[in-house]
Amino acid sequence: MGKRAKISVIGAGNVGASCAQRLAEKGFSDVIMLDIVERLPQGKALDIQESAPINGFDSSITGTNDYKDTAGSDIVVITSGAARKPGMTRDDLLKINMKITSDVTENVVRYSPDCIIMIATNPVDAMVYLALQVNKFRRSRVMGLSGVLDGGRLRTFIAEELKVSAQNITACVLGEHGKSMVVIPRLTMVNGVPLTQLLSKDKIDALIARTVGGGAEIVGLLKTGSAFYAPSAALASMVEAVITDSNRILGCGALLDGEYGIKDTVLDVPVKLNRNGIEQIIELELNGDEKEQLQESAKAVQGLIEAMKP
Ligand code: LAC
Repeated sequence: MGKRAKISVIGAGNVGASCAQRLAEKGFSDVIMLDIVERLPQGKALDIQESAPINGFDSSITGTNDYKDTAGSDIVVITSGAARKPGMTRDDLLKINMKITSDVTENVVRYSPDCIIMIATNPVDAMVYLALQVNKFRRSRVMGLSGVLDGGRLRTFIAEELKVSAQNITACVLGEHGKSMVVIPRLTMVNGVPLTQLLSKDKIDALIARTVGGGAEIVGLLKTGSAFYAPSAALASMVEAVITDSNRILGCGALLDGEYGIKDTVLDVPVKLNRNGIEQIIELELNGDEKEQLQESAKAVQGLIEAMKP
């Protein structure tokens, strides 16, 4: 009999705990949830475990404060770090979260040298870059949460506008998970029809603006933290794509090495995911204006990478 995959989620805050819950409910893995706060991950894990007989899943979920318990994980999802408060940008979190991300990555790699790492901690593109520096993993094994989430927001807004199922919509969102995010309307499709044929430019621009500000919109409403239901759903779908060896193409933050004419920078691009992690970076054919926008986005992330240097 095979054994279930082992997924560790670092951080038992809103994103971490929702992600652990979604993964447990999917049933294909056993889940370890780690936090530095004592008793918190144990309490949340026990609560989720007690939902198993009700919701009908067999995954085990364990809370811990000890990285030893994460040993031999197939995938580690990193959610630790400070979240935004109203008025803050993701970039304001850089200095606080870089120390946390590098410590967490070191601990993760000590016990799971062969894992695939997925990062949600913001500013996420810079944090993926940093983790790759710390763990020296191949770039296929470290990715960031971005396109699935931002695409999910755009799909939601388009679905509302056109009154069609969001499931019929595929979104093309590239670049930074931040202000310089690049949405490509002509490659955003409603059942195969480009968005540009369905909505006016003004309408599309408004939907793009709402998508770029999507995280901030939630922060503004919640006041005490940032989004977690959609982010955790995005993370769980990335985990599932890898663990089920699906070859699904999803938008994730990946280190570029010449793709799109960009090097040594992490940006959201469509990637093919399977048990190897990022099996392939998909290079879309962009026009001049789109390429320029992506270059601008690369510059924004490079600025953050520069700012992390001692
Ligand atoms: C957001 C955070 C996860 O976009 O960056 O809500």
